[in-house]
Amino acid sequence: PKQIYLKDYAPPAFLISETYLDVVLDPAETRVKSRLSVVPNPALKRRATEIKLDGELLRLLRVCIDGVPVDEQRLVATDKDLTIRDVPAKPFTLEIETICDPAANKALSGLYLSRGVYCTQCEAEGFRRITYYLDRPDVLSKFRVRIEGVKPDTPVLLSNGNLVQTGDLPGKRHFAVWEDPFPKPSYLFALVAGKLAMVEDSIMTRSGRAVTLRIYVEPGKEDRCDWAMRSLKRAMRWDEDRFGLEYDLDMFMIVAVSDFNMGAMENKGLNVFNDALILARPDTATDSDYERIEGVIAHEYFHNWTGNRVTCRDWFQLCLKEGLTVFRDQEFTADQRSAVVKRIEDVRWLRSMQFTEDAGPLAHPVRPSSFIEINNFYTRTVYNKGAELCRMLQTVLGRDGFRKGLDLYFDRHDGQAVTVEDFVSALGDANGADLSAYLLWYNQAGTPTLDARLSYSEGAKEARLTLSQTFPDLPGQPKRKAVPIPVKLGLLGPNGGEIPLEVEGKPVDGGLVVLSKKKEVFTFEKVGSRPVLSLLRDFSAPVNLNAGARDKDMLTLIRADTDLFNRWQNAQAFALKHIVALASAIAKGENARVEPRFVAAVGEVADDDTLEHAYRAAFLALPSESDVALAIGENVDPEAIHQARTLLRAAMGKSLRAILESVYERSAPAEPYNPDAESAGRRALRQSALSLLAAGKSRFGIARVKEQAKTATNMTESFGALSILSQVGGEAYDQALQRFHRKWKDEPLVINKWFALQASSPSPDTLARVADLVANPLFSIQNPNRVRSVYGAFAHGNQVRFNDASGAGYDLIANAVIEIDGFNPQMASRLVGAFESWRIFEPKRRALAERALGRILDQKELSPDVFEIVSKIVG
Ligand code: BAL
Ligand code: ZN
Repeated sequence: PKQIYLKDYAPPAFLISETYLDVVLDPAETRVKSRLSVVPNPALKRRATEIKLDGELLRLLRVCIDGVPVDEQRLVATDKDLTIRDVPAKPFTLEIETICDPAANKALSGLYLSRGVYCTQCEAEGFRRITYYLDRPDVLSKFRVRIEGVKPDTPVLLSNGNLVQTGDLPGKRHFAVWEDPFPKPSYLFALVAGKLAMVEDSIMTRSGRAVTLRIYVEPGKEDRCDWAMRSLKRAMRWDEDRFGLEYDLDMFMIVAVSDFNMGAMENKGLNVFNDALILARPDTATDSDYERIEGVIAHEYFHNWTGNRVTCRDWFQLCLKEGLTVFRDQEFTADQRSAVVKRIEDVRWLRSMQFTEDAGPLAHPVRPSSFIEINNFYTRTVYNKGAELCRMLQTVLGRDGFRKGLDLYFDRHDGQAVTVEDFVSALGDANGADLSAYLLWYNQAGTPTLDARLSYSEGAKEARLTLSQTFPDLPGQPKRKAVPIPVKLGLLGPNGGEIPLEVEGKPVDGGLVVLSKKKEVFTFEKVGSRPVLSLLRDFSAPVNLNAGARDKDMLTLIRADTDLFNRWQNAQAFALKHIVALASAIAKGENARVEPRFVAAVGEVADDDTLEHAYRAAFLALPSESDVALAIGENVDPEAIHQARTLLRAAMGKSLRAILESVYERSAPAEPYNPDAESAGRRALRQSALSLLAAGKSRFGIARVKEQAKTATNMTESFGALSILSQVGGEAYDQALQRFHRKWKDEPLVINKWFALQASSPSPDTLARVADLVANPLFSIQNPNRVRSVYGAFAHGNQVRFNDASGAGYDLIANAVIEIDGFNPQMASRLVGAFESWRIFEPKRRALAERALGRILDQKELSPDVFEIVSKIVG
């Protein structure tokens, strides 16, 4: 397969000012007639004499230019494109007629059928599976779309923009015509048709546009759309208030489908969603589901400006829309819920998922410089590190400065396809700042390590902070340059009070210093006594922090930092260091002793009713087993890590028994169930308390869990109890699993949880259980949500069993990857990414993983998607 390079970008030889599509739906033979107004690109001096259109899996029937059929000699079709020779040197009309087969499309890219509903997924390069086209984001066109279908099968016919015409046709057929006034790239095209129920609401934008809001779902699921609709309305209002951005069409539609590779897709005016991210009812969805729905609804809606109105010049610029939009949805959730808890959730995820990617064989810059398959670059780095870079720029410019920068970005670039440089320039120009050094963050892979050393001079009353940065060695990555690192910090006095920061006689604004070289010293004046350093508050830059702090100081920070985020950050750092030490002792057969001061400090936070419940719950969650593995970094023994973490949890459950029981009793949320942040936080804290109590074998805890598993009336508590029982095991667990299955077997989204829980169990029988699960009649390997809930949960969320010493976990996933790659390469390549950390394990496991990966590479018909990932992982 061919590598594509950013440096080879060339503007398109032709533009398409208008696109008319006439789509006649049929399961196996959908006929698409396109009429394209093609214009030679006026920005280019040389006129091209041929046009090359992208197209895959299409049956070509006819091509006409300016109404005249093009004869065969002028056409060259391959399995990837169609070249038409001797095209006019002036604007011309190109008509193409093709056939595609939605029923056979199991890759879920292009036009496909999902449980009888026609739907499309065109990002990144799916449109070329619908018709021949210049399928690239810098070709923006105005679309008019006519859809025709059999009325009883497809009573609902949807596309982007405004509905301009409908009508009945002979033979129980009908049609609809949609027109989108905004020029857009083909990846934002969408078409949906089928038997769908609809829930409608409306909103008035702040300038007075009445917008109809519609959510389309499978009939019978209308009662599960309320939260999604409320979230949408809140997101629309928030974007007006925070960024001054208003919706621009008279209708905004969302469709939920059950077979979808991604979470959702931001097609102009017609978002298509994985139904797991729309449907919610208290008895079927957990608090986390509610929060995710709120966040993803907002994310897709926010794309209307960051992505749709201003789009990417090429796919290397993907972070331009994704990083920025993730940042925007994070800010939205922070405002809707608790800012500090949201920041903790995001940092926890970033450290565990993105840092792992950035430290392994799949590391790439936020803006990659080459790829084989763009679908492989919808990554944690592009999305989440990309979001961190936006956050860092906001930290440097301040909220108002960042807003001014975005205003200028939209003023300059509305309706254009642009680059990361355009974005950074707009932010800088609006603030009279040169931000070009921050481009390094976009262009270099790897997580920098920030080293910090604080020394104190009693005589001079000065605290000297030496900050320096290094990059890890990464195979295939060039030597990296120092990046600007904004560091938010504080100095705490002997009583935990904040010492005002002063450098060279001036106060340090917002406690922010920027390390702009490899090494720098910051001297803080008028510091009365030896301070404790609170560093990288808010996680002001995505770095590995090496502060070399003493245990005593860390415990002080856990108890008394005025910055809540940093109390948590220090508790995590302490826990991580501690579990690493415990695992090392266990591996060597030495005595593993739990640190009582740490347990006591965490207990105090859990018990503190002045703090939010959700915050206390976050505090009780230890770093994951894979976080510990990443911290160890080599010769990892996953069994020892599992035992170490289990040991610490059990000790916490035992020592904190009285506190946890009391916290459980006094944190009950008000009835009836409400998914709001306050009630969800109470449930989360009770869940954490119960889970630790069960780990400590508390009779109180186990009795409550069993009771809750039987009587809970909402999914959060019902599934929460089942999850805790899975740690306890035994008959109570098996019975609860069966009850859960009986009750929910006809609810696919709930049954996904049942699958995922069993696949993520560290119990040694999980390998056998997974084999049973995929043989279960409720399992379908063609449904991405099911694959994620079994194979995904196992490979990505069960470190100890995926890396089982037998190698059976590797074989299981390798076999699944090979099978899935035969029909859905995107899904297969996501799954195989679970092998990314194979080199950090001990030699026997490494050898087994390498063998499994080799077996995948040996397949004759490997997709470019899987080839790219596996060949990088193997190195
Ligand atoms: N653009 C793909 C789905 C998303 O990130 O919104
Ligand atoms: Zn997105």
